[in-house]
Amino acid sequence: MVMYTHQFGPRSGGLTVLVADRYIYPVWERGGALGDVWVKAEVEIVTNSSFQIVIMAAIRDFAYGGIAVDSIVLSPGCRSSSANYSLAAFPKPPRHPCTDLDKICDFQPDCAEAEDEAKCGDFSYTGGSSGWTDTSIGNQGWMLYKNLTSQEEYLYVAEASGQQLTEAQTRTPLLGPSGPACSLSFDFALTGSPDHIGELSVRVVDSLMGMRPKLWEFSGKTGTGEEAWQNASISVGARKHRFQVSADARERWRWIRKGEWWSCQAKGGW
Ligand SMILES: [Ca+2]
Repeated sequence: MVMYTHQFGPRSGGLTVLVADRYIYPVWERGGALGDVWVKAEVEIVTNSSFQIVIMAAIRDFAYGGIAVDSIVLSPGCRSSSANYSLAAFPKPPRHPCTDLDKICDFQPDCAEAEDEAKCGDFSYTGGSSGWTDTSIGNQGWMLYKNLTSQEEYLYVAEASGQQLTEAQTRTPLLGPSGPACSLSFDFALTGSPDHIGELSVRVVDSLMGMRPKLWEFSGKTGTGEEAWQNASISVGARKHRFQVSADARERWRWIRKGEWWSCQAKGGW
């Protein structure tokens, strides 16, 4: 299925496509605000029973913006089914967060087993790698590579279905506020074709002031194979307001693997 989505402004929460055959399960999702543009999405549906498509969106409690979907086209092989159909049971909703929303990802454990800090983009937590949301609108996007055997995980840039020639962009959830010792450490690698020079940069997106200047950038190549991985450490510093960390890349960057970590203290910490 191909469709175009408009996810604009602070009111835009997230959009997901689910397939309902015997169960209902998500097959595509895109979070947050992408700007005032229509972005192409390609949704792959693989099932051997008749199915329905469910599109679900969430909006936030803000005055402007919203979510729209247009120009939905199914691939030519799709046929409508005359089978009797009863809607599969909906999956269980996510559990209620164990603490206030502004205490999630504030570098301060508030829940049992620090559950509120576990999906904040820090790969040293089991669910940390799932804390990054791809917000790319162009022909490149960030994906999560996961090898269950070797336990290796990293984010990498791959082709995406958007048509704009923009950078691949991925973001953490809202983090902080942070103390002065807040830093970010990660491994990165570029293993592209010899003619291509890639770029990778990291910046903070402040919840009040918006996009801040680049904190760090790298341009070029890092080598081949295992030796391509290099380490970087960036000072994020004290941030009064909640913020997101954003990673932008051109070309085939692989970035951040297991071992990437935050070292941040809550505001009022050291
Ligand atoms: Ca917390």
